[in-house]
Amino acid sequence: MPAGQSTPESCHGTLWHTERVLCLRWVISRRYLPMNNWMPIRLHGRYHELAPNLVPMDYKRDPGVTVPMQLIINMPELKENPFKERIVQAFSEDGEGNLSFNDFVDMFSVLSETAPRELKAVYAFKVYDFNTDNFICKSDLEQTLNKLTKEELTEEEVMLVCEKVIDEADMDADGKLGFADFENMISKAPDFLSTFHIRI
Ligand SMILES: [Ca+2]
Ligand SMILES: [Ca+2]
Repeated sequence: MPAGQSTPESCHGTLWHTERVLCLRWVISRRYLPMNNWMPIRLHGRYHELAPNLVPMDYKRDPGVTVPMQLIINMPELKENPFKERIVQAFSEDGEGNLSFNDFVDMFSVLSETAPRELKAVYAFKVYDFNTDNFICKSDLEQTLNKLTKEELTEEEVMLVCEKVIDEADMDADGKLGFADFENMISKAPDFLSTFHIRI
């Protein structure tokens, strides 16, 4: 719940239980978000706000709800991100972009500034693998570059950059980037991780 928002008296009991359940899960899953300001409750407040009719305040029993992608990509933290749809899909268990509260917390945890670079790389790889074949090929890179550069490069320039990137990062010389190649690429071009930081 956002700071300053008051809680109706009748909700206090339910909220207290919800707080305990959420904090416990938080500790178990060792997330990379700071625990100050009751972060789990704050995030749950944000999640609830997105779809108040769908998301209950009571998490004592796992309610098994998901919030549709369309509502999540309009959050101020994501709205301007050129990869917002791909990011939300990468964290959704169903792959369609519908996020459970757990998926939602995982997303903010991985995107937080304190999450390790290797973890960000795992999700960045998923985001940039547009055709989901577990490789980043030339066409995935083209789409990635077009989004990163807001389509400011000409077609030829994009082609040239893609060829150069694959040339330099493709360690096993199969013409596409597996995860090890990808890690090699982002160590040389950290810009590829630049869209993977947000602050909640
Ligand atoms: Ca691919
Ligand atoms: Ca390769």
